[in-house]
Parts: sequence; C-alpha cells; structure tokens
Amino acid sequence: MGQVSGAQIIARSLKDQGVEYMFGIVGIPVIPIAIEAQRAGIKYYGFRNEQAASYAAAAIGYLTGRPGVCLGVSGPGMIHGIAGAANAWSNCWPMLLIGGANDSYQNGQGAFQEAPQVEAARPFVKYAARPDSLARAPFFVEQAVRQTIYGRPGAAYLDLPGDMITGMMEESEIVFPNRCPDPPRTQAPDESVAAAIAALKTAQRPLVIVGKGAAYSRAEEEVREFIETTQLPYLATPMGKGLLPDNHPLSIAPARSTALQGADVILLMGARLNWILHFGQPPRFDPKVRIIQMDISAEEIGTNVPTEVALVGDARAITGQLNRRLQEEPWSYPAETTWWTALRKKIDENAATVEEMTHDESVPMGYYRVLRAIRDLAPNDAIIQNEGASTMDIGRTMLPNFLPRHRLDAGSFGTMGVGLGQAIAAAAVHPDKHVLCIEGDSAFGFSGMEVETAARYGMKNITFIIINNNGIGGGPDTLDPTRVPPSAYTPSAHYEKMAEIYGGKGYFVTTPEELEPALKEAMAQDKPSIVNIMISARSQRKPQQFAWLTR
Ligand SMILES: Cc1ncc(C[n+]2csc(CCOP(=O)(O)OP(=O)(O)O)c2C)c(N)n1
Ligand SMILES: [Mg+2]
Repeated sequence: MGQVSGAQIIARSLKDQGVEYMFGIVGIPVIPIAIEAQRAGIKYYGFRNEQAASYAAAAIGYLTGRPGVCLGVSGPGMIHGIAGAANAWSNCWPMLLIGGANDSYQNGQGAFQEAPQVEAARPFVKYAARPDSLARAPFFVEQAVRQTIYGRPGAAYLDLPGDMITGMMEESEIVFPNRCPDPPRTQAPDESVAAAIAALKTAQRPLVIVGKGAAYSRAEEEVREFIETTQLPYLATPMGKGLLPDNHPLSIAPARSTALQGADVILLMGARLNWILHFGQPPRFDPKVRIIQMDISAEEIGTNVPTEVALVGDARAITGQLNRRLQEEPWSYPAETTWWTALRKKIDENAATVEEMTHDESVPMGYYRVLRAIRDLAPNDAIIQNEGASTMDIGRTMLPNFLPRHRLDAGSFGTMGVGLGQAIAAAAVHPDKHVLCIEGDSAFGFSGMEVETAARYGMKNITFIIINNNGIGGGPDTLDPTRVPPSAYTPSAHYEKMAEIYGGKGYFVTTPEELEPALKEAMAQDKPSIVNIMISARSQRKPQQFAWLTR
C-alpha cells in the first residue's frame, strides 16, 4: 500500500468495471488517465478527433456489451465527445464519456477550457456526474458503467477536474466496488408470452421485425429457433441484419415495402417504430396493424402505435420464453398462404431488377456494379461498416450479413462520420476478421484522418472503400470555384493518396476491369489500404415504392 494518484484510481476502477477499450485524445488534464489506463491493461487508442473516438467507444458498447470509453480534454475535447454520446443515446448503446475539467478551485474564474460540461452532456446521457471526492471516484465509475448497461443501454458522462486527476490518496483508504455484473436478463410474465403466441396464431399476414436490440442482447440462437419453429416471415432492420444469415429462406428483406404495408400482426423484437420503420403508420403500414412489442424499455411500449401485447424485458430471455411455450403447444405459420405468395412474388421481381443492375458494365460505374464486387469478395464473417446516403441505402440491401453484430452504420441517429471510428472499434474487437469500411465520399470526409489511426495501430484487417460520386448524393465532374453547389466536393478527389501518409497503398478505380483486382489486392495488404472508386454522379437506387432511407 501507499499513495496512489487520481488517474491511477480512475484507471483501476474502469478496469475493475470491465472496461477494456479507451479512445481519445490526450492533453491537459487527462494525459495521466490515458497513461494509467494503459498500465492497467486497458487498450488505449489515440485518435485525431474526439468525435471519431466517441463513435468508436459507442461501437465497443454494442459489440462487447460493456461500454467503451471516450477520453477527452476539458472544453472542446469533451464537447466533441458529446457527438458519440448522442449517437449512443439514439442507438441505445453503452458508452462512457470521460471529460477532463479545469481544476475545481478555479471554477467560475474563466479557467483554461472551462465549460458547463456536466450540463452539456446531460440531455444525451443516462447519468452525468462529477465525483464529489477522489475517495469516492470508484463509486462513481461503478455507477456510470452500471447505468450504461442496465435497463435500456445508453451513454454516461464522468467529469474529472484536473486536481482530482493529479490528487494523491492513501490506497488503503479507498473502497473499490466489485465489477458490476452483466445486467439481469428480465423476462415477461407468462400470460404476456401466451398472449403473444395467441395473437400470432390469429394473424393472416404476420411479420416479425428483428432489430439491433435483439442483436445487442445476443438473442441470435433464440431468434433463429423462434423463426424456424414458427416459419414466420421476418425482416431485419439495418443493424438487425445478420442475427439470422441474410440468405435465410424466411427473410423477406427484398419485399420490405410489401411486407410492411400488408402485415396484419407484427412482432417487434428489439426494433422501434421510429422513423426508420416509418413510425408504424399509414401509408407504409396497415392502419389496423396489431403490434406485439418486445423491448427492454417499458417507456418504449406503445410509441406511435398502440401495443396489443407488451413483452418488456431482455430479447434473448423473452424469445427463449416464446420458444418454450411453442414446445409445449407447437404451432407454425403455413408455408402456402396468399401472404407468402405475395411476398415471394415481390422478392423474385426485385431480385431480377437488382441482378440486372449489378451486371451493368458501363463507365462510369453505378453503385450496384461496385457493391456486387464488394459483396462477392467479402468473406462471410467480414464486419461491414457502411455509411453515406445511397452508398449506405444500397449497401444495406446489396451487402449480406451472415453473423450477428457484423454490420455498423449511421444508425438511428443517421450520423455521418461514424464510419472510421466504428471500423477501428470493430478491428480492435475482431483482429482476425476483415473489416470493410464502405463509405460515401462525403461520409469518409467527416473522419477521414483516422486512416492514420488505423495504420498506427497496425489494423491491416481494415480496408477503406470510398464510393466516390463527387459529393453528397453526387456532384459535377468539373467545378467553378465561384459557383460551388452545396453538395459538391472536388471532382475525382484522390482520397486514396491518404494511404501514403503511413506508407500504405491506395487504389484509384474508374473502370469495372480495375475494380475486382484492386479490391483483392487492397484486402491482402499488410497495412490498411484505401480503394477510391469513381462512380457516376447520376447513379441511383433502383426505383422504390417507399424508400427506406436510413440517414
Ligand atoms: C453529421 C451529419 N451531417 C450531415 C448529414 C447529412 N447527410 C446525410 S447523408 C450525407 C452524405 C451523403 O453523401 P455520401 O457520403 O458521399 O454518399 P452518397 O449518397 O453520395 O453515396 C450527409 C452529409 C448527416 N446525416 N450527418
Ligand atoms: Mg457521395
């Protein structure tokens, strides 16, 4: 025993609470926290902007079930980190933002980088606090971590003044709480489980929607058993994709609009009826649709559409309950119904349209041709990070996921700029898997400098792929600097040259002949590589009945 510093106490508390990853930028007063975190065995990743670091921390929460930490300096650093806290809030992902703060004895004096940080974080976090003393800091760390993962997951904020970080204490005087256990898997009452099955049995046109809440709760085995036992058609939300493999015969993804519009009973499994699902309302949904809603948050029940049966609790536990009930009284939805016929017809029609577009060999290329190449070269266990407007909307339909929690994108908040941070988080958690970071040229620009971060940490498993149409939804081939349209970026910008910063390799692709060889070579490099693919500014999605925009 002896004297320990505030930074040591914080680092040990974080490690005790199961924090494994920290992303951030150091400076006064948080440098010692990063150093002590590394000493405590937490993997620290120094970023180029706290926004990207905060997106990485939130992705860690989703991928691992324990919060990632974003560490930022006081004032502007912490403010940048709010971006990730807000993204975590909207996605319901655990994340812990830690902000340094001015020395507490300078409060109100106009101290260096002084800012109302706890107040600034508050609307986006479940818990925001400044420890009231160094001795009680471990108590606050445990509270913060527990709040991020118990109930509906989300972000927490801890505010640490410089004098607390550098303060010294006798180690024997500090109480370190035990690791807070993973959250209890709460179940639904038996009568609700019975009511859910009974409601499904009365459906003419049932549909299951599997969301990222179910993915977060690691419900993949239970959901697969449920879908295969009941033989119900299902649709995955963007990050619910992969909970069951996307090529599953019961997936009706290509007939999404038809399914949403026609369904008379919908079982939501960890998916919210927010904007991504058009609020569950007409004209995208049947005005009389009946909803069975499984959600971790009681407050979510009944949002936008009244709920017929509420299943409040953990998706994995409750789906297990449904499965046990189905073992007692077996039931499945018939394979030959007019509903299935309508869905299958739509699936076949859409598949034919898309297939044709993927084989269009014209120059400049279109999204579908490029995404086909990526699809065909991606290993089945690749982690797909995908953001942009059309780059993401088309990417979601074209790039299959075969495993749960293997897709990361702009999410419920529609945040551009999450891509590189999420890719780095995924590469940190899965060093043995390929991470394909497929970005619109605009999306890439938000955090493009983090290619250097990925290279610095030897993340050769990441390939950055930019689908470049000269702007936000496309821009002109030439620019007059006196009349730049708001959506335009530099035509044919050579983003791939950023790989030269770290001695990596970049590829500039303009034709279908160059495409596959460049992707293959890039994926085999021993440093992260960048493939910059020019496409037509006029390339678009196939005509949609109702577009599923996700940003
Ligand atoms: C933080 C943030 N800023 C701005 C936007 C608005 N926005 C939506 S999509 C998009 C970029 C689309 O362009 P790109 O990434 O090049 O994809 P494309 O559609 O051109 O393939 C932007 C800026 C946003 N969603 N998030
Ligand atoms: Mg673009």
